[in-house]
Amino acid sequence: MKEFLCACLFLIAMPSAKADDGYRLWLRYELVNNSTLLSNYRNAVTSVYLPGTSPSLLAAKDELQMGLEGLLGKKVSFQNTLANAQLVVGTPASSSQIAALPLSNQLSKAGDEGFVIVSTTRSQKKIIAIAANTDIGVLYGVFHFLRLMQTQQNIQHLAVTSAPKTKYRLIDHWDNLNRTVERGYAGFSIWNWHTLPRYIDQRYIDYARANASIGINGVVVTNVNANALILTKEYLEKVAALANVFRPYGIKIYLTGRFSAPIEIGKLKTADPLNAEVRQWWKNKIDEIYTNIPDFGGFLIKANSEGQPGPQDYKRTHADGANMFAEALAPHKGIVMWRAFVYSNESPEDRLKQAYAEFKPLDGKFNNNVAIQVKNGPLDFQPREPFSPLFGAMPKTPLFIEYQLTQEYLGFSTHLVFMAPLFKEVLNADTYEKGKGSTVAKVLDGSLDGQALTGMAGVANIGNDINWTGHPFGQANWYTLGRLAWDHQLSSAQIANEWVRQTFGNSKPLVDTVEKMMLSSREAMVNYMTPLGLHHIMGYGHHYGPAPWFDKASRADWNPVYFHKADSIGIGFDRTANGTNYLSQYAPEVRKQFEDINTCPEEYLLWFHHVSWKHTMKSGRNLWEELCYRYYAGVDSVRVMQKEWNSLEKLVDKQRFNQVKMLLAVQEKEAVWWRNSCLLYFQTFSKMPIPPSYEKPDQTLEYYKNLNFPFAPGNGR
Ligand code: GCW
Repeated sequence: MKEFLCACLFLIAMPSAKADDGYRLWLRYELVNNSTLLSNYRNAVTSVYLPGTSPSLLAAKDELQMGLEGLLGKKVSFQNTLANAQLVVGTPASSSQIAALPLSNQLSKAGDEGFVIVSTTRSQKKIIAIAANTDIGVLYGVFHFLRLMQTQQNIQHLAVTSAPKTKYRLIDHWDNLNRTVERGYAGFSIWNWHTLPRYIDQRYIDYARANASIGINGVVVTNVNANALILTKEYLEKVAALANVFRPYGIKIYLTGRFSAPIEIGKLKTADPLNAEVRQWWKNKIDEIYTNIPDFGGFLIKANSEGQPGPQDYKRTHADGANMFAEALAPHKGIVMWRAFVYSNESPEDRLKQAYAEFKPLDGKFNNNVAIQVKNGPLDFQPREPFSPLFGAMPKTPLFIEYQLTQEYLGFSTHLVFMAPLFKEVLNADTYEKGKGSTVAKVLDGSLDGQALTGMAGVANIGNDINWTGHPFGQANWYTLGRLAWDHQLSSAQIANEWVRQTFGNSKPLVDTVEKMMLSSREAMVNYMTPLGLHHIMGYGHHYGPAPWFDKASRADWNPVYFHKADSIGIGFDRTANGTNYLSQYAPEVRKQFEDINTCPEEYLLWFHHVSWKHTMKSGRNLWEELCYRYYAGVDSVRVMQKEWNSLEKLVDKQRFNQVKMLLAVQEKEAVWWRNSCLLYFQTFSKMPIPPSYEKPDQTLEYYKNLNFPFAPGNGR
């Protein structure tokens, strides 16, 4: 018996020994493994008063029950009255007893979606109250409370008031109706259009829980390279079934609108946005959507970009196109997210200048339920880009930011790269729109220009792989998007810390080490892929691996050689007044800094300048030597991550330990591949040696050029 007990205790003390397939994401609710904390928690929250029967409150109740029972290893009892409860959860409207608590001050700051979590007393008894003005605020509060416990925080003196800083917090799926996912590296689409609407996969519910736990309140379920079929009756029934699953979790459904749908499924002759029949067709279609989905969120639209149809096909503007949708959506309170990712097939103009050139003149011309959705950088989700010059240039128009969680240019789902530092770098960038301190974050949260329509979106990295994101650390990027959309002031370290504790565990060496790995991972990637402002030098089409030599694409600005412009003198793209003058699109203060080769931060050097191989860098090395240094440093950082991860073998469950270990080995191999092939190729221009102290590339440039990847995923449309 004694041995049996010992064995049980051992098992409880060693949760890491259990295999973990990653399906539960950061909502694992493992038994608290610190005995003092465990008993504090047990004393504080085992009896709960959570009145109300709305779907959101029931979801909150289910989550709380599951969460607490997991964390505490003990049943919680739900009480019918506040008198017997230690944990009180709800809205003033859901219970007069909650209304009587002295929370109105805090609640007045919580808004429609926020919450308060406070330690207070009632009839001389200590209680914790999770309260909000709305049921969905309660659900968010419950998730936050569970997060506090999962991350092993002290819950004795709670005084949290939290409200989201952006209103629309979105995940954009690039999921095709045939279940392939454009640029998806985690399996097929989680939407099973065949079995919907009657079969509701548990996965949809878990997906909604995960999103709600980080404050995501909108999901675009289909690819921006859109298929009009999603707007047909058959599909709308299926979409409605998903909307029903998501509704209790505060999540609205959005669709992508194919601009030519009136022709393709409406049998009209045109899709001209100023044509009365076309406008009526969309109005009817949108009304039909709302009869199926009364809280439909609206449309995300990619138009006149990369071959997609749009208003310019009829010599109309983006505003004409967007406003047509906006008008039909407005009576239902829907919105249009119109993407600024446009560049023309015909124009020889620096591709980076085109979005600004098209959209800036339209500032103030969009209806008030239109937001322009702008990618974080001017090009296309590269490992590092300066912020898009549209931020700070359209004060009369709501701008949403679009990040890419799926790692199209960041090593697919085999590289560990934590994106919070990338996201934060853009948020903290100063547009100087209204003088110093006009950060992108302030554009986005509406405070700079008084915008009410505010939002942040991330292109999903989610698929039907058991752990959702392929790489176990891909989950962290999904997590980050939600957390930053809620509060862009959270630091990368804070987000990493929270995520690790919930996803892997709370032991100090584990948390410290993984946090360190995560925080260094993005810079490591920039170094081994595109250091010093290099960009767009990846493989053609599939975008897998390096191909700086590639020059066979049908259009110039799909070729890596167009972007790095290496020659015998130097390397880099001159976007100053001597070059394409892209820099003129920024505020004078920003332009000035980037324009001068001496003040341009080195991480953006080759983005803005064509620089001599012999140019002396801040380190004292010349440009070629610095390039070598960075590429080698990138690979070294991956090797450091490998060592750090290996030190955690006893602290991480076997399954995920091995997964990450194998993936880091792939990453190391691919980092070497990037380093060697880029340096060997650029060396054909610099004609300078790779310093002899570095390990020699073990393959020739020819070898790298001849590699083929018929199996590279994510490219199918
Ligand atoms: O980066 C490019 C991708 C395309 C994508 C496009 C976009 C959905 O390679 O696959 O299409 O961006 O953002 O529209």
